[in-house]
Amino acid sequence: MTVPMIFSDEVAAARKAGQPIVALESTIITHGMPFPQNIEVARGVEDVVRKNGAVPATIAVMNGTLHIGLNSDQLDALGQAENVAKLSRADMAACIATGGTGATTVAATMIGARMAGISVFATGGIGGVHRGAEHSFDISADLHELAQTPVTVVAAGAKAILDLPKTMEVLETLGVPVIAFGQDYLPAFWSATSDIAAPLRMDSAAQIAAAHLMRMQMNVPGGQLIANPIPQGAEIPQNVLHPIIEQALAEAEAQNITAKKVTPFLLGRILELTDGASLTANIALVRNNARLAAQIASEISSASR
Ligand code: PSU
Repeated sequence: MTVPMIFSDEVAAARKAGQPIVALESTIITHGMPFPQNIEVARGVEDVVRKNGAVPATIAVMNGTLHIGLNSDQLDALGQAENVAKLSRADMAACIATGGTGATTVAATMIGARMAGISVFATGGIGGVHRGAEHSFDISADLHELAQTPVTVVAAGAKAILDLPKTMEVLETLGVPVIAFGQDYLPAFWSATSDIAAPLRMDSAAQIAAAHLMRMQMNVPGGQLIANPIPQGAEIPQNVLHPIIEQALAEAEAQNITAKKVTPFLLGRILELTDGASLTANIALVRNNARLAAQIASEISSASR
């Protein structure tokens, strides 16, 4: 039995030619941003990857097939589809086996990328330890995936709706390298910095590529998390966001929102409470991550030749 997996024409050609490829997730399209900006952003992010010398591979499960790279019609369909499943490590195989359709989270996109031989993946922010996890036990499967699957993930840190210190503790326990790009402190998604010192710092795509290849060479399982700060002009300062995040969290609790619904609910409420500013910032940081991911993929590709 083989996994039904299809490469887009663009990705198939890139594989043949040995060009660098960057994986992109699809949950950000279906659950992270509203229509129609979600589709515009997805296309824009793919273009950023191309302009920076790599080929984009947006990953999703459609009608029981794992797609590595979506064509324009498929992207449109996914961006408008309703009630799409949000797939993680636990449910991805079941979705494929039963002919389902689902968007891939960070964890599921890493699995797809590994199967397709793609080393680098760009997203907005990874999932992590939710606030109140000492009661709810809500910890994203993204963290465990980073510990197991050899993909370098470029994100603007963990989303600031999470408990960042606890997220860092879990990543440390799991042995995931967390590398801040170009600064000593970790970024906090919509804000360029936080007061949490970064465990590692690197200043070039070449260093990040070398660390990725060394980990593979040493046969240490797992990937790397690159924490790439949002461009300064695009950030929302922490003091502005803090009360808004608190309000959104209180509403989620009052309405008993749990499990997979928490992150999309919070992102949606923060979008409303910031009058759209959080979405503008989210778009800027994803594009910035796509740029760095393309550079890392290019470095890995030239170093592996
Ligand atoms: N980055 C964004 N917006 C998103 C996500 C990432 O800018 O919506 C998605 C990713 O797919 C990530 C998921 O895996 O949010 C985390 O969900 P949870 O907290 O339920 O694990």
